Amino acid sequence: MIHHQTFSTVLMLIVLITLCLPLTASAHAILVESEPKAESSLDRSPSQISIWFNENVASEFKALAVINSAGKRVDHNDVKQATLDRSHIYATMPKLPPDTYTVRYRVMSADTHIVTGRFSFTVISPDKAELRAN
Ligand SMILES: [Cu+2]
Repeated sequence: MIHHQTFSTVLMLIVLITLCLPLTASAHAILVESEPKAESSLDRSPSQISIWFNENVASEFKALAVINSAGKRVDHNDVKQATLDRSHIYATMPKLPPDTYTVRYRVMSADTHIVTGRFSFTVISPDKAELRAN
């Protein structure tokens, strides 16, 4: 009976930690939408790359880079966060020649965890786009 109080406290802590873990794990921001869409083919160069998360992300530590197939960065390095929709970040693009591009992103979730990811899109030449349509 000496340690009854300690035992109750430890038990309470275990219950609290068990209840909290799933909540913490599910609080990461998740990419839910992009423009252009992941793995899409475009017949013209996109003027902007936009991505959306399932929750608002922090204004600090956000990054978005577009890399061509030779590994060269081609975006304007001007990532911004939308003023009204804090789950939306975007960067503007120069005119891109036909190639497959990789978008790499990094944001900080509301729970302060850093989330990174990547997806690709392809710009096909207008000639090829016309051929595909026929
Ligand atoms: Cu997290």
